[in-house]
Amino acid sequence: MKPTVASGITLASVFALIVFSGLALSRLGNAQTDERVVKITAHKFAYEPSQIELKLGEPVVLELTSKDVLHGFNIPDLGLRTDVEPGETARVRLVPQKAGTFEFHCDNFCGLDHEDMSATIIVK
Ligand SMILES: [Cu+2]
Repeated sequence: MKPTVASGITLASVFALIVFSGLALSRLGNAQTDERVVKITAHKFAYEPSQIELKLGEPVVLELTSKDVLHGFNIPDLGLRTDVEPGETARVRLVPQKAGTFEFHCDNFCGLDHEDMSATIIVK
């Protein structure tokens, strides 16, 4: 009887460990292995790359970093936005649902040519 109980507990612990480490990983918000990651760098007063091509229905994680000051990332057409702070990686997960060209722009004032800071996402 005892060995059975003991191994039952061990299995339960191992199971719990797997479940909780899985939760911890998803909490970090890191890209899953099946998701495409697109890195975008923001700096005064542009994004690199300035044109990003995505596939309709393909899950993607946009990883945004800033080379200088606080910028923003805003795609009004898709209802997505995030701050892009220097020294941090902002992640935006999306699954493109419609084809077309979508402009995104900086929505945190970052200097003289802030108004011109934009780029495009093309969904095919
Ligand atoms: Cu900016």
